[in-house]
Amino acid sequence: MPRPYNIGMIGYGFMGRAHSNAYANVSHYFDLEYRPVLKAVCARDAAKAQAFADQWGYESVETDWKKLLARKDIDAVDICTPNNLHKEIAIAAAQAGKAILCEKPLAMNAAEGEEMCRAVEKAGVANIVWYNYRRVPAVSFAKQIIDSGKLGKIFHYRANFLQDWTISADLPQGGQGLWRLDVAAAGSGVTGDLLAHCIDTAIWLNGGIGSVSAMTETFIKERKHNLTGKVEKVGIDDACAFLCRFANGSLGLFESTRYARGHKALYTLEINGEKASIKWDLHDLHRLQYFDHRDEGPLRGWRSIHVTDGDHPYMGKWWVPGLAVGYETSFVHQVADFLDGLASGKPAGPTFREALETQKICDAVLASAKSGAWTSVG
Ligand code: SOE
Repeated sequence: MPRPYNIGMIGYGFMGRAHSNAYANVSHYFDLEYRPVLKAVCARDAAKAQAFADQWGYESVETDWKKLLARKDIDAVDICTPNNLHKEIAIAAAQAGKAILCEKPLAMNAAEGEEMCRAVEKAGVANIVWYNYRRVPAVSFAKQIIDSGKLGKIFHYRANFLQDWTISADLPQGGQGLWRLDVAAAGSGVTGDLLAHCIDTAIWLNGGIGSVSAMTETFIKERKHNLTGKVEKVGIDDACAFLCRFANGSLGLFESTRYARGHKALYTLEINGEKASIKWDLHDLHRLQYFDHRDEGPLRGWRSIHVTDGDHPYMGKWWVPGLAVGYETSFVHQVADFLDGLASGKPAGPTFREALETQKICDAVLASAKSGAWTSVG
């Protein structure tokens, strides 16, 4: 019988739902030594927290995260709050001996992230950051292909994350649902929110990044702030593009914006190697495009692989070949791997320490955009 593993989640926004869905469903599909139990959800507004608890099946509600951390019946804390609260909660959770699953990005900046790493390492508690796109089956399959050497030497890595939801100048900043526009809560704009995903996948697939050259823009300079009611300066980057050099000698090109009219969550990546190339697109997430130069000449071309067979990553746990799974399953896979890591003693990534690398790259990107100079990842 799997052992119960009690989750206390702090925050209940969009990500709270994605994570709760993963905890609620993982044991139906994966055979694990631990079974997550939705023990408590914590948020300041008691009525909203209770409504969330009722909808998702949490057993109890807290309105003060410190009380949640003090509870003996909580094994792991899931931090789903705005970014400016990650550090304080994570350090306190580590000191309370709780395992931590922290929403991305790890922190507001690398200095904060370093403190969080030290806290979890000192306490010896399990930790992971929710960079979920690694665990979309087609992306995990790309990793297997790259690691097998099929691409040969890698020349180029290209990634985009394009959205269009902040184009209206009437959209306020700050508060529930819109804290991503408020630099005091988010730390940065698309760099920490979207490029961080692209960077995490990139360094997982293609190794470390040594230096970057970036530009950012804030198209709407002032917005009404929901917390103060006043029109205030916008401090986040609305768009960011950067070039980089990977340690393996390949060149990287990354772009993210919330001003690409028509694109809702278009995360794409492409890797060009000496022998083969790979392309992936979040809007068609169960497909992986693969081109192999070694194919017979006249038949050579891009293959569109439907990543739904039982021998594709994670897919043996779902339906039958040919039937696709969606965005939400990347979170289910992350919980499965995290719990497996607890049982085996081989922690699933990205751990806080691994996610700190992404944070350092984001810091270098923002520093380069400010100075206009190529910047080493520190
Ligand atoms: C922003 O709109 C957002 O929800 C990010 O915060 C998520 O991390 C990303 O996966 C989808 O877009």
